[in-house]
Amino acid sequence: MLDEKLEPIYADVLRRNPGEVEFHQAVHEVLDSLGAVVAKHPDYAEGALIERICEPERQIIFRVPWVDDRGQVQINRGFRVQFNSALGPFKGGLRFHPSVFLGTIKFLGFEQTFKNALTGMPIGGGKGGSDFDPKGRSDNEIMRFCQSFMTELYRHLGEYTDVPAGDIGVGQREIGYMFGQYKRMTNRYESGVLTGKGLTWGGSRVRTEATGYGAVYFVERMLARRNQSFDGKRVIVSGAGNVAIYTIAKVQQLGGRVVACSDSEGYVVEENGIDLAVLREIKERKRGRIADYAKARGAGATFVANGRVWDVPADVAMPSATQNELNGQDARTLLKNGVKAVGEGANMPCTPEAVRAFLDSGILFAPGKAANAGGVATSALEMQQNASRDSWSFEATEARLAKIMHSIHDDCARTAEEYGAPDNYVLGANVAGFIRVAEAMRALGVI
Ligand code: NDP
Ligand code: 2IT
Repeated sequence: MLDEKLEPIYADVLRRNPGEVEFHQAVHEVLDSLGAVVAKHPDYAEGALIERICEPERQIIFRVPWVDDRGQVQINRGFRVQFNSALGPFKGGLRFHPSVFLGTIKFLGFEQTFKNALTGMPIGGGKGGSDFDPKGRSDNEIMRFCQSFMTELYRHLGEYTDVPAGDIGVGQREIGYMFGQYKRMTNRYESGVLTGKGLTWGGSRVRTEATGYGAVYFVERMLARRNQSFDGKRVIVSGAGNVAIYTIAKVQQLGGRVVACSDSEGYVVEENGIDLAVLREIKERKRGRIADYAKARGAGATFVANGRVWDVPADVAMPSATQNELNGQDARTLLKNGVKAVGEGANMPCTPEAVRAFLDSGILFAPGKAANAGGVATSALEMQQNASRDSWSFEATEARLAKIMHSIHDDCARTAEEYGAPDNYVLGANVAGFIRVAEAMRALGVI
C-alpha cells in the first residue's frame, strides 16, 4: 500500500500512461519509498512536485525508414524521452531491441533520472531507442539504420541539451555511425553530444568497462560491511553483453569464480569458471551466441537451452541482461541455494516480488539505479574530458569510477539508516536520488 498522499499520484500515472506496465512498476517502486519522505518532510508532497517528477519534460516519437541489403524499405519507430533536466542536460542510453515501445523508454528514463542524481554529477535523465532488431543485420544495414535514426534525432540533441549513449543493442559501433551522422548534419565536431565513443574519436578510457566494473565495486563495498569479499565466492551473471562481460572481468580480478552466464536463448555452466577471453572473442568480435561459447569450451561447459540461470547455486548473483528477468520463484531458488548478495547490473531485472523476497530474507540487495550507475557516471567523465579537450589515463579514470561507486554506496546506506531501515538499499537509493532531483526542481520554479 502506498502512502495516502501518494496513492492518487500513482492512480493518475496509471490513467495517463495506459498499458505501460514497466513504467508503472518503476514509478510504484519509487513512490513506495517516498512514503517515508513525505511523512518526515510533508513539503515534498506540495506544489505537485512528485506529479511533475512522474511526467517527462518532452517525449519524441518518430519514423525511421531505411533500406535493407535486399533493397526493401523497412520502417521502425524511434523514441527519445527527455525525462528530467533539473540537474543537467538529459542523459541516458539508446536501446535497439524489438520489444522497445514508449513504455520501455519511459521506465528507463524515469530510473535514469534518479540514477544520474545519485552519481552526484551534473546530468539530468533521459532515454531513447527503437524497436529495430539488430540481430542478423549486416554492418551496412546497421549503419543505414543509425544514420536514418540520427537524421531525425539530431535536432533534439546537443552537449548542453541531451546526450545519449549506448544500452541494449547499442555499443561503440552504433555510437560511431550516429556520431558521424550528427557531425555531418550539424557541421560540428561536437564530441560531448554522445558518450561511449571510441578512444580515437573522443571516447573515454574505462567507459566500456564502467557499468560492470562499477556494479562489482558497489557489491564489494556492500559485502565489506559484513566482513566478506568476492575472494573465493561462486558468482552467476545473467546476460553476455557489455554489462555482463565486464562484471565477469572484475569479479575474476577480485578472486571470485563466475560459474554461469547466459543470453536470451539459454545459459552455460562451467564449474571451473567462465573463460573470459573466449567469451569476449565470441560475443564482442564474432557477435555469436552463448551456445557457440559452450561449444568452443567443450566438455567442461554445459549449455542449457531456455533454462533459468538462477537455478545454478551461487553466493552472489548479478542479473545483467534485461528488466524482469528474475522473478519471485527465481529469488526463492537463489535463497534456498544460499545466495548472500544480489547486485542488479541491468535496469530493473528483479520483479517486485523478487525484490521483496530478497529484502525480507535479510541478504544484501543492490538496486540497479545505484549499482549500475558506473556506466553513466563514466559517461559524465567522458563529457568532462570532451569539454576540456583532455584524455585521462585508464588508472586515473578507474580510480574516479571506484570513488564514485563507493560514494553512491555510502549515500544509499546512510540514507537508509536515516530513514530507519539500515541495509535497505532500495529505500536508500530512491530517497537519496529523489531528494537531489526535488531540491533542484524546487529551486528552478514551476517549469
Ligand atoms: P547488450 O546488448 O550488450 O547485452 C544484453 C544482454 O542481455 C545480451 O546477452 C542479451 O541476449 C540479453 N538480453 C537482452 N534482452 C533480453 C531479453 N528480452 N531476454 C533475455 N535476454 C535478453 O546490453 P548491455 O549489456 O549494455 O545492457 C544490459 C542491461 O544493463 C540492460 O538492462 C541495460 O539497460 C543495463 N545497463 C547498461 C548500461 C551500459 O552502460 N551499457 C549502463 C547501465 C545499465 P541476446 O543477445 O540473446 O539478446
Ligand atoms: O542505463 C544506463 O545507465 C545506460 N545505459 C548508460 C547511460 C549513459 O548515458 O551512459
